Amino acid sequence: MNISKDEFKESILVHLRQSLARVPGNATDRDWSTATSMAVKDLITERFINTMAKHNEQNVRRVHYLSLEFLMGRLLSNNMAATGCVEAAKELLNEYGVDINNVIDEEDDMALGNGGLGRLAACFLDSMATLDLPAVGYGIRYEFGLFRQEIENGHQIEHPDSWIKFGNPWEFCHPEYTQTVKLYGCIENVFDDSGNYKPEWTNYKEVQGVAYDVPIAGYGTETVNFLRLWESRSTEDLDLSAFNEGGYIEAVSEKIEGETISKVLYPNDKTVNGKELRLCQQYFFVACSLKDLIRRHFRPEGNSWANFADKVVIQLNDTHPAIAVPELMRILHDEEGLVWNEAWAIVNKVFAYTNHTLLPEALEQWSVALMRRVLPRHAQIIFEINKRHLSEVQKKWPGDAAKKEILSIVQEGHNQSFRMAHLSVVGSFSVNGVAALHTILLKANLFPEFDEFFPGKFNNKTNGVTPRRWLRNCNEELSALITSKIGEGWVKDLSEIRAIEPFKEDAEFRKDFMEIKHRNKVKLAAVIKDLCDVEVDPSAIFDVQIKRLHEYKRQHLNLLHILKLYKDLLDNPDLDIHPRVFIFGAKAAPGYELAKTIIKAINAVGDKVNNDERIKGKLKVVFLPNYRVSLASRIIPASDLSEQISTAGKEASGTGNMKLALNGSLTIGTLDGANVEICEEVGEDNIFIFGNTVEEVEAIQAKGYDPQKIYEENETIKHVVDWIGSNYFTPDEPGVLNSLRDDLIYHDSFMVLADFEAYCEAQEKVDAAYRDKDKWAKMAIVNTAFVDKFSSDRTISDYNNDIWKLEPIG
Ligand code: 26W
Repeated sequence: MNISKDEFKESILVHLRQSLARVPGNATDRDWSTATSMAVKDLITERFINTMAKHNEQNVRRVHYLSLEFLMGRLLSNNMAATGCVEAAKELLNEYGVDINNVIDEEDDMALGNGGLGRLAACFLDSMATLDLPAVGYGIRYEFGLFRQEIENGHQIEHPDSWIKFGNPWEFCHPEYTQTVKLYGCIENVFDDSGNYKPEWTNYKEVQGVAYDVPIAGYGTETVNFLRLWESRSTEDLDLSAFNEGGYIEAVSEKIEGETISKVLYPNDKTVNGKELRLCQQYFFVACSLKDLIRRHFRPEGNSWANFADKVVIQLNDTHPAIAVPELMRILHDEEGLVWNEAWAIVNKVFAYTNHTLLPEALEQWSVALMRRVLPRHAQIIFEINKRHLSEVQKKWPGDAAKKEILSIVQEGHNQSFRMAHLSVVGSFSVNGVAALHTILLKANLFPEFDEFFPGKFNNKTNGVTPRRWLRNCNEELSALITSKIGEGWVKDLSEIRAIEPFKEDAEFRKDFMEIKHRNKVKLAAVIKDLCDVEVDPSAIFDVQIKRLHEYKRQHLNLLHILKLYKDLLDNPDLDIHPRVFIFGAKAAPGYELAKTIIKAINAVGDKVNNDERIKGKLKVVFLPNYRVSLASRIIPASDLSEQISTAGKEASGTGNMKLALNGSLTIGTLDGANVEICEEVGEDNIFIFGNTVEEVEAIQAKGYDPQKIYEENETIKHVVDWIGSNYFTPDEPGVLNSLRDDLIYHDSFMVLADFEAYCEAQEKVDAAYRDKDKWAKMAIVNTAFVDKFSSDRTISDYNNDIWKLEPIG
């Protein structure tokens, strides 16, 4: 803190009184939360001003992280920790009989993201600030973040998430940085006096972007960066001419149209291809951000286009902001008058692209027809980029039409479309995958010709998570134990946490470690009681699968295993298994029917199992509603077992796997994504690996995968799959789970049945290992000690050393 403890405490009271017109006698927990946030924000603001002054004076090189999603979660407890004022806040609140935990719980999650990709962006912002790197995040200030999920009669119901309804104490609105963006219209082919093509964009619509900044405080450093989010507004309050002609309603609805762009986050993390509003969102935030960073570049004297690429690097978080490539070409060529090759040389030095998925349906394509309507000039520019790109291809592989087709940005056919991944690869100087295996598959399967065409462009940056949020702040007791043994250096340099590994031989330490886990489980049990009205025993194994609901993530494999255990127990009520609580948290995309059916199935099985006295409480199945960052911070410290069971080759990385391992949870997982590297770090003896490998999956598919055969030949599988379709679990909604049963028998696109037996065997090993308390404790400690590689500080250092090349500004 750069003010005294007493001054800070006083500041909370001043904000309560002067910003909120409250006194301690009538303040609600929410008031205390807002007042405390404002006082903390004041601390951050001082540093923010200093950081910006330093960056500007030194005319630093900066990275600009463009992302359609930032899943920030709550900010208060992180910001208190970053500025070192937790104790002071606790004291002040205590003096007024207020529990700081209730105050923290009042904050709405900033849920401007779907899942892994958005949360990664948030962890990266934390690491960039903590490592003193000059960085700006750019995104959209959605009025409605990811929907709030309720479970009604076992079904997912979506409600709007109006997180800013009552204001956001963390942001600064900057109307002076408002940008105007054009959409729609047409292009006039105009030539200047020298005969140069000077296209003119006419008949366009305009929309404005207003900047809102959220300061991002580094942990234990003076650096404060910012996340700049754009909110869309219509350009004029009302179209007055329409108003005068009696078109009041039309005038207002035009205004509403302009404001629609930043209304809501698309709740889908697989496909939103073809949705016009989504394309408008992408262009809106990209255009605002580019104009803004160009404005900022030209502010210090002496800067010009000549040194633009020395000062600016832009990281594209997946292809969602890929329209930035033709947009920067348009600015440089059409507006600034650079010749094509000069403009392209700059573009190609500025952009770097991160790929987050291999799933073909998640690779964005925009129909040429739609692009021409919404962004007519960009459509032309992409064609021009492609023409020049293909002429280079022609030079390397003369006359090879097949190569050209594969490498083209344009997908020909009845619905001609732009492949945004190809545009991103061509437009960027670096393309990275997010885990070692993912990058291998990216090069070998998705982009082999590109890898050959652009040798050295592809690289790996294994994901990471911030140890501040995902250990220091979510698991205070474990953090304190670790710090008591090795000091607190690990919070900023996670490699230091390796020093706790020898303590696994210390019986006292093991006891402390596992008692903390137990207390975290007691706390989670209370949350489960509160949210699900189910009693669970904290001495049971807490078996956790928390992530978006997707077939490839295979929550239904987990469910089949639960059904097998249930059946085994009904056959033999004395069966000796350690009691288990299966804990799920997952949102399904609202239009993803099978995913929603899986949620219903989990809840239906839970209802039966939890109330079946015959099994003597040995199994419990709970589905925690509305999984989000703040709920993750409560589940993760209480987990014993981490389910990472995607079909090999499908999960690009995973980051929940890292958070859980860091908190001493053992992984049961396939050799997929970052699980492979977690296994390398903790060692095969400290993880439960099962199932078909990527090569085996490919081999099975090559032969022709036949789930029906497995179903018919394996009695257990047949039993549990038929059970799902039998209405035993859903007597009030007959047939509601049939689609799941049929999918498993006739499609099973993600090979659940092929991995079922191996999974059950691995689960038996888990059961056996858990009974040996000492052994389990040692394994858990090794996990916490040896996953330091998965700190996002390491990831960001790698990005910086290999791609961004920024100077830390201390
Ligand atoms: C076009 C719609 C759409 C939206 C989001 C398609 C794809 C996405 C993302 C790629 C989904 C996502 O979050 N991917 C996850 O990214 C994480 C961070 O790198 C990885 O850890 C996950 O494995 C990957 O699924």
